[in-house]
Amino acid sequence: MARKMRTPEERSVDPAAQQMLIRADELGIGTAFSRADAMPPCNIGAAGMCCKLCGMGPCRLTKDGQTGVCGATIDTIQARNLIRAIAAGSAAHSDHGRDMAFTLKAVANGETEGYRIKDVAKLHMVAEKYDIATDGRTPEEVADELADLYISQFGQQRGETIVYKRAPAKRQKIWKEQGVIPRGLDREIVEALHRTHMGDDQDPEHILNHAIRTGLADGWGGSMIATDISDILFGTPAPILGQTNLGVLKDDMVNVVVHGHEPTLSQMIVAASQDPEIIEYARQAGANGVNLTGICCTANEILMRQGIPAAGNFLHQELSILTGSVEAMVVDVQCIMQALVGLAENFHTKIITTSSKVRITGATHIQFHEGSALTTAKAILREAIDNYKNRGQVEIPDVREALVPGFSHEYINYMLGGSYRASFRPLNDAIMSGRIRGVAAIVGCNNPRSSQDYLHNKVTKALLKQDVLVVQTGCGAIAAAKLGLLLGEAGLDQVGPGLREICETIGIPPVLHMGSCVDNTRILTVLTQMVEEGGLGDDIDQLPAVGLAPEWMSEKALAIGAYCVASGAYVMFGGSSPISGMPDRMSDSDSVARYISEGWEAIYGGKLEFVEDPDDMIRRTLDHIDKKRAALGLPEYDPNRWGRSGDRRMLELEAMPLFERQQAIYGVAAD
Ligand code: NFS
Repeated sequence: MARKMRTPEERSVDPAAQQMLIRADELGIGTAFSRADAMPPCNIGAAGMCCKLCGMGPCRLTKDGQTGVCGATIDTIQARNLIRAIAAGSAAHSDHGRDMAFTLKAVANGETEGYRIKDVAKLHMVAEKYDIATDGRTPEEVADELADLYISQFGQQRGETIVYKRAPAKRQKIWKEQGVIPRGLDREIVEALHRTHMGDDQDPEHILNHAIRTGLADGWGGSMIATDISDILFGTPAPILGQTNLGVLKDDMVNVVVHGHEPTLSQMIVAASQDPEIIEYARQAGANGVNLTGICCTANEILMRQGIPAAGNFLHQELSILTGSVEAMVVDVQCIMQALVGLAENFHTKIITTSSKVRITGATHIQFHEGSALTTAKAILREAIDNYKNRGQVEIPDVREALVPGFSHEYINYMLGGSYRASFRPLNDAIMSGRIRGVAAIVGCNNPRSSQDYLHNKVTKALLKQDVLVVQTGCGAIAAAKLGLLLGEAGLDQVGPGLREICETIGIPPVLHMGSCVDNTRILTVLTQMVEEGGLGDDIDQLPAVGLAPEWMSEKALAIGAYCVASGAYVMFGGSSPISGMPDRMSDSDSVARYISEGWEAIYGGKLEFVEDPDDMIRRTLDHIDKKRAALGLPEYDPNRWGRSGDRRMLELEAMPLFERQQAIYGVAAD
C-alpha cells in the first residue's frame, strides 16, 4: 500500500518552507519531510520497547510481562534507553564546552589567530564566582586560571564539580542529599554507559537517578561553561536587530551558510566575510560581496551577537540548499543531516566539514584550528566565492521577518533596572501582581514528523494570550521569530493585557530570544536570580514556570529536559514519547513514565512528561503556573484587571479632548 505523502502545507506552516518543498517535488528531490513520510517510525523502538544493548537481542517486548533474553523488564529497558540518550546529549553539549575551554586557554596564552577576550566584565564576573583573583591581573592571566579550572571539571574523578554552586542554596542542598552532584563531567557520562552495559544496573529508579546526575553534568556543567566562555570571547549578547527565514539569502551575492553549533568557527567566518580583501575577491567573481547566514544554533550564536541573519532552523538546512543559491554550507558539529551531500549534488553547493570530529562522505573537508582560525575562515570563503560561477537556476522565497534577539540574563537584569539599579525586582513584582501570570521556556528542535513550527507556534501564541512571558532558545526561537513575535510592537497585538503592559513599559518583545541550546543555562540563571530577588519562594521549583520542547528530536533535548527537572522545573516534550511502551503503561505504578513524572517531582519538585496533544500541553502549563501561584499565596490570575496602562493607554488619553482626559486621569476635570 502506498504511504500517505503529506502536502507542503501539512509538512510545514512556514510559507518559505512550503515553497521550497514544492520545488523539491518538482525537481524530484527528497527531503527529511518526504523521507519521514516514506518511513514511519518503528512502533516498537519509538515507544522504548526494544533493547539492542547486546548480541542476544535485539529483544522486542510487546506483550505484557514479557522480558528480554537476559530477563530485562520493559521498565529496565526504557530506563536504560533514556539514560543513554541523556548521556549522549550531555556528551555533545559538554564536549562543546570543553572545546570552548581549550580555546579560552589558547587565547590567554596568545596561541590563536583572530580571537581576543572581548568581554572582560563577564570574565571577571565568572572568575569571581570561583574566587579567582582579578585585581591587578591582566585579562589573560585571569582567563588562563579560569580556563584551567574549567578544563579540570571534565576529567575530575572525585569530589564535586564547581558549577552547581551557582544554583539556589536550597537546590544545592537537595542535590547533595540525593548524591547527584557530578564528580566530573566525563565521569558521569562514562558511568551512564557502564551502568547500561549488559548485566549491570537493572533497577529502573537507580538508573534514572544517575540520569539526573548525567543531566546536571550538562546544565550545571558543560553547557554553562560553553555559554560563559562564548560570552567572554565573543561578547555577552544584548538586543540587536536581525532577520530570519530563507528570504535572507541573496541572489546577487555569494551565499555562505554556517551550520552547526560552535561559535569558534562561525565568529571567524563573520570576521573574514567583512575583510576588504575577501569582499574584493567576491566582486572580482561578479558578486556583490559575501552574504553570510546561519542555520541551527551556530546561527543563533552569530545572530544574537552580530545580527547576522538566520536562514532558518533545523529543517531549513536542506531547504536553503534547495534555493540553488548557496555556494557553500560550512558545518562543524551536531544537527547536521547526512542527506546534505546527496542533496547538494543536485545543485552547485559545496558542503564543507571543518571539525576533527565530523566528516561526511562526499563533503569537502577543511580542517579548522584555533591557531590559524582567520586564515582558515578566509580559505573557506575563497572556496565559496570560486563556486559562485557554477550557480544554476535560483529560487529564493521572498519571505523574511525581522527580530530582536540577544536577551542574555545580564541584559534582562539591566533592562529591568538600568545600569545603577539592575535588578530582577520589576519582573518578580509583575509576576506577583499577576500582570505576568508565569514564565514558559519554549525551546528545542524541529521534527519532520510534525508540521514544522506548528507545535512551537501554537503553544507560544496560546500562552502569550494568557499573559505568560515566553523565553526561547534554539530552533524554537527561530520558529517564533518567523512569525514576527520577536519584534517589539509587532507581536504585542497577540498577547494578553497584563503582559502587554509590561512589554510596553520595559520596551521588550513578548518573546525573549535567549540564545542557542547551550544557552538554556541562561534560563537556569534567570530562574536562580528570580529566586534570589525574593517574593517567589526560595527555590526554582516554587516559581510559576514551565519548560516546553514541543517539536523535540535530539538527544541533547532529553539531556536539557533532565537537568531542568533536576533544577525543579516542570518539563513537557511534545511529539512522541520514547518511553510510552504499551498503551496501558501509564496506569502501571512501576512505569518509567510515572517515575520521571511523580517520582522525580517528589524528590526534585520538577517532572518530565511527554504530552502529544498541544492543547493538553497548554492546559497543563497554565494549571501548573496557577498551582504554583496559589502555593506562593499570590493573587489568582485575572486578565480583566490589566490593560489600562502602558503605551496604549497613553495614546488613548492623548487622543481625548482635554476635559475627558482630565476626567479619565483624575476622576474629575481640573478647573
Ligand atoms: Ni538544540 Fe541547536 Fe535545533 Fe534542536 Fe539542533 S540546532 S542545540 S538540538 S535542532 S534546537
